[in-house]
Amino acid sequence: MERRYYQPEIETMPLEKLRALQSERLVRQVRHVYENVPYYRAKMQEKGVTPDDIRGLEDLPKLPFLSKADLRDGYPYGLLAVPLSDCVRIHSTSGTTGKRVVAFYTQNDVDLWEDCVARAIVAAGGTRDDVVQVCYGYGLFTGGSGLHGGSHKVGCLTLPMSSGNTERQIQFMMDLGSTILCCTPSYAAYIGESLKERGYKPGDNKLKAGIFGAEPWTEEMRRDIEASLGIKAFDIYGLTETSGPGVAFECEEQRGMHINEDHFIAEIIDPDTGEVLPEGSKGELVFTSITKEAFPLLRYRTRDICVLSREKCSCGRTHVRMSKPMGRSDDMLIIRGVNVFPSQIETVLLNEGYTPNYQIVVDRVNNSDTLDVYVELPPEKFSDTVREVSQWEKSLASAITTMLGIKPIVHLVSPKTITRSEGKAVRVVDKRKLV
Ligand code: DLL
Repeated sequence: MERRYYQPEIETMPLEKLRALQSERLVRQVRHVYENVPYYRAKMQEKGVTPDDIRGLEDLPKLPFLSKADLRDGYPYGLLAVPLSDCVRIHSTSGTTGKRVVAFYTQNDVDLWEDCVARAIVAAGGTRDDVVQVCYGYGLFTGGSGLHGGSHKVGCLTLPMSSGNTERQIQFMMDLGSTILCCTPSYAAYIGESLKERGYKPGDNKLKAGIFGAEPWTEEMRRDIEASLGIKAFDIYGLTETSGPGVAFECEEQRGMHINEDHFIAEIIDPDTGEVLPEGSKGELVFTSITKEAFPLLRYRTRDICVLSREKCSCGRTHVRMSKPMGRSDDMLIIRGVNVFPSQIETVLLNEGYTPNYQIVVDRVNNSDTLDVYVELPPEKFSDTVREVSQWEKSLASAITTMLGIKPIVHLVSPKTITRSEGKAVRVVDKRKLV
């Protein structure tokens, strides 16, 4: 019989019991960070809060918020809450100024993270008989190892493919009969197209489900992917700072992602005022991780805008559901699954001797993101030959690739041709219709 839950007693826990569990864990977590992380202690002292003030969930709003800037301030060890010798892993995400955010994990942290991902895999219909093809990137990015660990926990045969090399992905998918595909939705769409180009029909593969996330995707895209691969496509959400994928996942209802509330307390706030908004309001998602040992976050501002719903779900899970993220309250773009801040591109341009007159154009063509960077030639370079210009374009593209990890197309244009703005410069034109 198909197993519907990985940890049924937790996933279907009555709300009252869940709240009590969250309260108890929150109290313990606040004490843990206060005692072990001077940075937190100082932040709490600044707000006049001590661990004694936090007696349960209702006291959460008393705590200060934490942002990506705090994590960058504390780079690399400033927010570590256990001795480094207790840590077994790091993962990392890119930051605005080239300074990365580094997240640390104890063995227990890895274990609980993998449980969260295992819940997502089982919710997508996964059992020990499945063959899970993981084509999220492996490495500092959390996607590969996260899905990999979850797949092991469920007992699936795990194909650690990492991203790219579509030819090989297809060969293994066909030869080993992959049944669950894990990657970014844009890569799933690309694999679907590539299969079609090779003459395969949706029924020719053994896939039954896909677990896709790490970037925004629409319901239309879901339908396209489901049709091209002949699968049911499930959304999965997470961020490096809170562990990685599996903070929230979709069940068979496909109506929002259940947040693993035994590990994360979710709040929705007004991004401008910080005020906590009532259930059902659209606002910025804030997480408090209540079980993390090495790198706990209290009231971490994700910058993702979404809505929470406690409406009863037919799958039987009681954990709150978050909508697909509907945008961000900062300027971060997610291009081909990679987090990109416009300021990173600006830094490269300035380092390479260009002016900050540029425009970034992002689009989605055939379900794949494109990144074009238009940059003005400095006047002294203007009179040079086409061949030289094309060489500069290539060299600038390669410097940007080094910074971001994804390749742009650079267009050097004549001086003074990029529209000057009288107010805020429009640096980014995002033509993708993601919400
Ligand atoms: O993207 C972790 C992940 C890996 C999630 C694999 C799902 C699958 P980061 O690179 O730190 O971590 O990026 C986190 O990506 O704040 C969201 O803005 C965005 N994001 C993640 N999942 C989704 C999703 C991973 N399902 C940032 N839909 C988050 C929309 C998503 N946006």
